[in-house]
Amino acid sequence: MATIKERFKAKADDLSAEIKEILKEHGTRTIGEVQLSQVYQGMRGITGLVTETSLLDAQEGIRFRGYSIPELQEKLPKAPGGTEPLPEGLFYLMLLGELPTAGDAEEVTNIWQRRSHVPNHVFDAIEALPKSTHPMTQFVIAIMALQTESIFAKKYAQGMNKKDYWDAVYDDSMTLIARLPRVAAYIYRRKYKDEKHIQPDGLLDWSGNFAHMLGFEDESFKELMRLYMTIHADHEGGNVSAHTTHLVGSALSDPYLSFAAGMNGLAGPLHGLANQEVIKWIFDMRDELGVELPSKEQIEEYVKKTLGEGKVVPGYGHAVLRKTDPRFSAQMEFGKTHMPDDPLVNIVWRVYDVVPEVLKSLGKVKNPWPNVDAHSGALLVHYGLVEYEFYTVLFGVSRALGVLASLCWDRALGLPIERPKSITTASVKDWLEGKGEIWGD
Ligand code: CMX
Repeated sequence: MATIKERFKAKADDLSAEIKEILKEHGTRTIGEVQLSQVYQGMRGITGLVTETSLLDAQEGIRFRGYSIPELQEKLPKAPGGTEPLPEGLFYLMLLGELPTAGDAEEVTNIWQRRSHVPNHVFDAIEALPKSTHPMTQFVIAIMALQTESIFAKKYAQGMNKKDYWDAVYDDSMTLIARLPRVAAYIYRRKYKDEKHIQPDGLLDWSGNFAHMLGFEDESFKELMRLYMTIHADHEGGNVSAHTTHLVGSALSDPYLSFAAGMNGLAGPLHGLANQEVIKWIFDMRDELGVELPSKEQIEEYVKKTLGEGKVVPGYGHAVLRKTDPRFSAQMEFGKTHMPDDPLVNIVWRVYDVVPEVLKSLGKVKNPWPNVDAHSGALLVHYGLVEYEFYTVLFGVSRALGVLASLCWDRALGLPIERPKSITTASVKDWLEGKGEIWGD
């Protein structure tokens, strides 16, 4: 039986040959036209990337290799007695494009268990930081400290044939993914739990072990982690964390450098940090109103106040989606099953009843519906994971699955260094006056 690595190589060879043929035959065909407004406004809607692992539809939401989240919940292998998918299975699906058997998912678990030992100097690097350092900053520094282990960097320095890049990127990616839960849990326990660290359990799956090292033994919390790690893993290629990882990787920076760069992007409040902002916003609302479960009228007033102060309503809106995010809906379903009466979860549902109409009334918000970050914090608080500054680290551990599977594909397909053209406003004005072209070499 071929290893996962060998199966990946065979798939990559097939797709490389197919892409070569497609480009030979259709390489000069155009995909859409670019408007000046798109160039100035965040490149929205410009197709310029290939990401094999997932595809986002504005109405339907994310599909991983063609499978929606409810389909993944049905078809991916589960932990014994569990109902949520194992993210190991999702990683296998994103990497190989095939649904895994239970044995395939177990093989991924075993590989990650074997590679999970974190060298001591990584903990020393974390310890060198003030405890007050934001967990995402600690996380990025820990990833950078892990970079000393990069096989890609070592082999490149020795003089690696470009045909072998994918092999070293695969090994680095698997090792990095294997080590992230231990690093993240260490940051959590150091900052919030008096440095009382918990040793890994070599018999648990990746998410179950992560929950254990964080200090949560409740089986339904472990199920939440499996769901959480699955739904946050990938959102096609153009979002800031995925695009940054891909971009930095295109310079042949190794997977540690590339992923750390992506995580710096995830740490922005318009992207992954929104998950901490949502719960902070709800806590502030509760404090200001002095009630546990604000009424819809009170929430509406608070939303208007937020907007009046020139702030965004965190957890709402999206650059691509135009409907409620299915990642929000999956978490809502989890809440209905496991904690239907939880007051904080009920606030999230009330906010959902109120915010879209208010945002629509502004007339400028393209998507008034909730995204993934609107729900996640309330589920975590229910189990006692209340330290919201840590939430984006959880998102980051999950995001590693998608962006690193994609990085394996980038190198296996031999994608080149990324270098789009930029322009100046002076050149735009000249072009508008018919004085010259704004494109060119
Ligand atoms: N609250 C208030 N205003 C909002 C808004 C929100 N939730 N979402 C969009 N808008 C505003 C924009 O700020 C923009 O205003 P200006 O024209 O005054 O600058 C206008 O509506 C148009 O923006 P858009 O085209 O609808 O949205 P963008 O594609 O530019 O931005 C996003 C998308 C996610 C950054 C934006 O909706 C936002 O800031 N949301 C809140 C933060 C958030 O939840 N981010 C997490 C996204 C998911 C993730 O990556 O994890």
